[in-house]
Amino acid sequence: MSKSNTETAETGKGITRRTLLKTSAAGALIAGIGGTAVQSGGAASESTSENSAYGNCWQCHKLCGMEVTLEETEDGAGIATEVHGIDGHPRGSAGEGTKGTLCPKGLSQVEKAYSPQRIKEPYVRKDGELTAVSWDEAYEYAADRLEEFGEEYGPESLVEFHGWGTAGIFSTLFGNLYGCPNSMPHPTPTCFGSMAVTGTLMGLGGGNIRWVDYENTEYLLVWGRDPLETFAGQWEAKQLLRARERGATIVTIDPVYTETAQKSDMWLPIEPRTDGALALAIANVIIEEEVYDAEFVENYTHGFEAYREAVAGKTPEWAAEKTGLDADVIREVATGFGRAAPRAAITSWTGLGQSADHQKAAQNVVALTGLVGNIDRPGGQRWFGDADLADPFEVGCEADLPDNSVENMCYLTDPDAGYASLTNKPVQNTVPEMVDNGDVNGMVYYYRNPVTDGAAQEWLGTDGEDGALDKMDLIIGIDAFWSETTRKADVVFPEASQLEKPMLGSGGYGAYNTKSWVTGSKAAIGPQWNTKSGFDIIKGLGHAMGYEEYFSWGDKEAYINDQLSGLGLTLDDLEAEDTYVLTGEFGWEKWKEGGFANGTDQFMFDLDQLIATPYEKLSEQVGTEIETRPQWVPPGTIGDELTEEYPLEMLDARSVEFSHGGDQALTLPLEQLAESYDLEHEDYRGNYLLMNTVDANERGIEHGDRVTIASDHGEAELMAVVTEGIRPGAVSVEPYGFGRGSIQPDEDGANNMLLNRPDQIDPISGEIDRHLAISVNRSGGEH
Ligand SMILES: Nc1nc2c(c(=O)[nH]1)N[C@H]1C(S)=C(S)[C@@H](COP(=O)(O)OP(=O)(O)OC[C@H]3O[C@@H](n4cnc5c(=O)[nH]c(N)nc54)[C@H](O)[C@@H]3O)O[C@H]1N2
Ligand SMILES: Nc1nc2c(c(=O)[nH]1)N[C@H]1C(S)=C(S)[C@@H](COP(=O)(O)OP(=O)(O)OC[C@H]3O[C@@H](n4cnc5c(=O)[nH]c(N)nc54)[C@H](O)[C@@H]3O)O[C@H]1N2
Ligand code: SF4
Ligand SMILES: [Mo]
Repeated sequence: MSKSNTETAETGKGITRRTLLKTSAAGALIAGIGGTAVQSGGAASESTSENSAYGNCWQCHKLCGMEVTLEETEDGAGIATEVHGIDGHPRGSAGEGTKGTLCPKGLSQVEKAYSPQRIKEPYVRKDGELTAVSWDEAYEYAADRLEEFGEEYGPESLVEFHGWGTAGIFSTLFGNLYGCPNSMPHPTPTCFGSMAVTGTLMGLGGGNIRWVDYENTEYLLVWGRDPLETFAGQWEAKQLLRARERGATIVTIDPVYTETAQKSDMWLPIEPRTDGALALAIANVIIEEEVYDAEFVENYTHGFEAYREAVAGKTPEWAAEKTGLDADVIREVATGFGRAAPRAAITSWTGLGQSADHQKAAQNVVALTGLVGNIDRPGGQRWFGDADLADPFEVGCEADLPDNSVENMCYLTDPDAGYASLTNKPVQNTVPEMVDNGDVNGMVYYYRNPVTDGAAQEWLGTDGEDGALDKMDLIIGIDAFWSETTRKADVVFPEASQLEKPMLGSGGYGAYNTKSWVTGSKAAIGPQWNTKSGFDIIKGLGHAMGYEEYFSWGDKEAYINDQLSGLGLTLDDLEAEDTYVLTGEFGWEKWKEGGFANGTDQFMFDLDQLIATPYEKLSEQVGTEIETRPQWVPPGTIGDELTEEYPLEMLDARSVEFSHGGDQALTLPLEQLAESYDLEHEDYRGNYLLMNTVDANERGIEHGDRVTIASDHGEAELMAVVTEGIRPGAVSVEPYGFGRGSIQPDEDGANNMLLNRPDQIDPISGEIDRHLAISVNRSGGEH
C-alpha cells in the first residue's frame, strides 16, 4: 500500500494499517498443531519476490493466504511448484505475530492447477454428444437455450444451485436478471439447516453456534463438530489448541473419537440424536445450582418460564439413560460450563444440523447460550463483524438491478410464512419430484454437485430408470472436473482453479477477534488449458444473455477493486501487504444496540411467537406434539427408527484431506486418506465406513473388508475401518462425497446418499436427514 493510500484509508475509512511482520518465528507457533492436520507447505519459506506470487487458498474456500513459488519457464509464464502460508494471516495463522501455514487440502492446490483430470475446454451437447467448442459458441448456445427455455417453461421452472467461488453474481444473473426464484444456496437445506433455522429464530444467529471467541474462552463444548479436521481456516484449529494449552477445558460430545476428541480433556461418546436430552440436563443443573445469568435472562429473553418447566426433572440421571453417558460426567460438565460462563462457549455445525430429529435438539442446545448469557461476550459465542466492502453493482455498473425475485430466493425468509418453511418451496430433495410433476425443467449450477447431497437415486436414476438429471430439458454447469452430473449436462463451462484467478475475501470470523479484515490476491499463474475464472464465465454468459449493462467490468480485478473501494483499497494495496489488511474494530454485546438475530430485542427460549403454525403442522405430520419451547424429542420421532433389519445408525462426516466432494479427482488427498487408515496398499481409493469392533465381529467384518451399506431405499459399497473409536451401534461414512455421481475417476467408494429417501428431510428447514437406519454386511458373502 502506498503511503498516501494508507493515510486516506486511515483517516477516511478508519482503517488500521497492520504491522508488517518481520520474522516468521515471532509469536507462538504451536508445535504439532492438530497432529498432521496443519502443516507448512514445501521446504523453506524464504522464497523471494522474483520467483513467488501471492494467492489465497480457496481449496476449502476459507482463504488462508499463501505465497506461491514459481519456477521460470522459457515463455516467461512460470509454473507454480510450491505453496506456503503467510504469517499473521487472519485465516491461515493464529493471529498477529504467528506463523501462517497451509493445511493438507491447501497443499493439493498445485496438483489441482495442473491436474489432467480437469475439464479443459467448453462443451455443448451436439446430436446427443458433449462436444468441445469455442467459448463464443458455448456462450451463444447457452444463451439461446435459456431463451427458449424461458419461453417454453418460464424461468420459474429453472433451479439454480451455487456453492463456492463467485457464487453471488451467479445468483444475481439467474435470480435478479433471468428471474429464476429457485435459488439453492448452502446453509439450508444442505449444510446445517436444522440448526441454522432454529438458531436464527432464537436470536443467536444461524451460524453463531459455530464461532467461538477462542482467545478468551475457558470452557468449550465441541458438540457435533470436529474442528481439528473441519477448521474454518487454520486459525481455528490453532486457536483451539492454544486455548487448551493455556488451560481452557475442552469437552467433545460426539459418537466418534474424532481428532478433536483425542485432543480434548473429555470425550462424551453420546448416543446419536440424543443431544437434546443432554442439553436439557445441563440446563437443569445450571438452573438448580443457580449459575445461570439471571440478569441476561431477566432483561433480554423471552420464554424463560416455559424453558424452566421444560427442564424440570430432566436430571443428569434422566439424561444418562437416554444418552448412554455417565450422570456424574454430565453434572461435572454442566457445572464447569455454567461456572465458566460467560467465558464458556459451544461450537457445533453439521453434527446437530443434519437430522430431522435434531430440529428440537438444536433448540435445546442454543437455549444454553441464552441461559448462561455468553452471546457476543468475551470467551463466548462471538458475533464477528464484517469488513465494509462496497456493492460492486452500485459502484461499477450504473444499472440498477431489478429486484424481482430476491426476497423469494431464501427458503428461510418466505414473507408469507415468517421464518417458517413447510411452504413446499423446492429444496434439494424435492427437486426430483418437481421434475416429475413438470414444475422444474432445468438446472444451472456453479461449483456444486447436488447428487451427493441427498436423494441421490432420484437425482441419478437407477436400474434403467431415468433420474432427475436425465429428465431435465436443460442443464448448464460451471465445473472443474467430470462427474455424472457434468456428463449429463448440455453445456459445461470449465472453471480455472484457485491459483489461476484473482481472489477476494473478507470477514468475518478469523484470527482477529475484534477486527474485521480483507484478503485478496491476483492470479499467481494464468488459466490452464482453455479455462476461465468463474467471474469471466458468468460475465461472458451474462453478455450473451443480453445483460451487458450489468456486467460492465473489464475483468475480475476491476470487479474486485470496486468492492475494495468501500475500504479505500485496491488489489495492488493488498498484494503490497502480503494479501491482507485489518479493517474496522467491532465491539461486544452488539445485541444491546442492534437486537438479536431474530430481528427482535429478545433472545427466545420459546418460539411461540414465531413458529407456532409450522410446529402444529409438524405435530400432525409426526403424530407427537412438537412444542414451541425446548423439549425432549426421542430419535425416531421425526427421523428414522432403528429396526431389526436396519439396526445401525449411519452418520457421515468430513476429513481433513477433502473439501466436500471437490477434490476426489486428485491423487494426493486420496493417497493421504488411505494412509490415515493404513490402507494405502489396497487397490481402492474411496471412502471408509468406521465401525466398532463389536459390530464388526458380529458380522464377520475385518479392517479393510469391502462392505455393503443398505437402507430400505438403496445401497452402496465401501471399505470398512474397524475401530474402538466409535460408539457401538453407530457407523460413520468418512468422508462423504465419493462413489456414484462423484468426481472420483473410478467412482470408488460409497455415495451414501443413495440410501436417503426424498422425504427424509427436516420438515422445518428442509435440511437433508443424514442419520439413517441401515444394515452393514461384508460384500460378496463370507470370508
Ligand atoms: N476438511 C474439511 N473441512 C471443512 C469442510 C470439508 O468438507 N472438509 N467443510 C466445511 C463445511 S461447509 C462445513 S458445513 C463444516 C462442517 O464441520 P463439522 O460439522 O465439524 O463436520 P463433520 O466432520 O461432519 O463433523 C460432524 C461431527 O458430528 C458428529 N455427529 C454426527 N451425529 C451426531 C449426533 O447425533 N450427535 C453428536 N453430538 N455428534 C454427532 C460426527 O461424528 C462428526 O464428528 O466443515 C467445514 N470445514
Ligand atoms: N452425504 C453428505 N452430503 C453432504 C454433506 C454431508 O455432511 N454429507 N454436507 C453438506 C454440506 S455441509 C455442504 S456445505 C455441501 C457442499 O457441497 P457442494 O456445494 O456440492 O460442494 P462440493 O462438494 O465441494 O462441490 C463439488 C463439485 O465442485 C466441483 N469443483 C471442484 N473444484 C471446482 C472449481 O474450481 N470450480 C468449479 N466451478 N467447480 C469445482 C467438482 O467437480 C464437484 O462437482 O455438501 C452437503 N452434502
Ligand atoms: S483451511 Fe482451507 S483455505 Fe486454509 S489452507 Fe486449508 S484448504 Fe486452504
Ligand atoms: Mo457446509
